[in-house]
Amino acid sequence: MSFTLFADARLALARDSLAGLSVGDALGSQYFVPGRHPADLAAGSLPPPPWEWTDDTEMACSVVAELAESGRVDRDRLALAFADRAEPYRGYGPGAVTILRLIRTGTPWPVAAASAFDGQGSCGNGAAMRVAPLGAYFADSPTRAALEARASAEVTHAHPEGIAGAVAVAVAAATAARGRLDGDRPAADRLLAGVAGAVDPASEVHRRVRRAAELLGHPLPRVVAALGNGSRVTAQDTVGFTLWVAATHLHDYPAAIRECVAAGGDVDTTAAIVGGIVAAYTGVGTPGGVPTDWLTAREPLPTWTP
Ligand code: AR6
Ligand code: MG
Repeated sequence: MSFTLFADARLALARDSLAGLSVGDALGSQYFVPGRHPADLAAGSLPPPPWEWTDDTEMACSVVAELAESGRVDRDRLALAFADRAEPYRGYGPGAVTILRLIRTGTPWPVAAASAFDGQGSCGNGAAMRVAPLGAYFADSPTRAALEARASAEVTHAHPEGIAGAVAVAVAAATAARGRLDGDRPAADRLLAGVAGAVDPASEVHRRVRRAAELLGHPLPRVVAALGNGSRVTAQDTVGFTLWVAATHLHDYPAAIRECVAAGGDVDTTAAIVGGIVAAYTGVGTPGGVPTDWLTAREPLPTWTP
């Protein structure tokens, strides 16, 4: 069934996803602080606030600001927004630091992005980590979500795997938000099949999304061994795993985040991706949604966030 989504309804979906993304990022990054143990979270104990967010959230806020402003991704404007707003101490990847510095000092984004990693372009997980709210914004069209996700990725990630990772996460978030609007939770296998159908079939990201579907119902260590946990910081090593977690725990935000923390690896980014997708389905302060005390513990978002 086709339907019309008004701009403020789109933005509300994107903002709920951003809440889930930023809380996942901020809580996940707590487990890189010495003395914090994943087992504490599993036992129900939260780290003391404030939980500071990282580059994942800063860039996601720019994506949402761009959508609020124009309802689509203008690559030139998004590239400048990423570059101008980047606070250096937020934990940006080394490739991103260089690309954003080039853009800030006048290099056109296509040149800056293409020059990364000896001309291969970045296949880091950075395009995937910031894109879930964009998917939620396009809850009415996974095709449009995929298109705009590609545009949002290209300004920093010229490598096909980096782009495929962003497309996969955006389509998952669009499907999750659509399920929320329909009042009908998408089944895990259907969700993953829809994502696989939208992603470049030649990519490793595609292969791992397919593998994630085969691993539904399997224990976490087995899943991490097959799909990764982001420890390589690439899209290939991150996205299939995060989609397995999100598809498995789509109705239960805290359980989804606990799973990311238990898996180890690039925890702020896996929890940001998973949190952004799951919150697009659950919302905030709802049963199974982003807990309000977790939201309060997170450092406030930048003042310019819509
Ligand atoms: N070949 C080999 N390794 C690569 C390549 C490549 N072509 N491209 C990326 N990598 P980067 P991001 C690896 O730096 O994607 C923050 O901590 C390489 O190890 O372009 O924005 C966030 O929280 C590189 O350092 O930045 C996320 O965890 C890494 O991928 C993450 O960084 C990241 O790529 C986001 O990173
Ligand atoms: Mg980060």
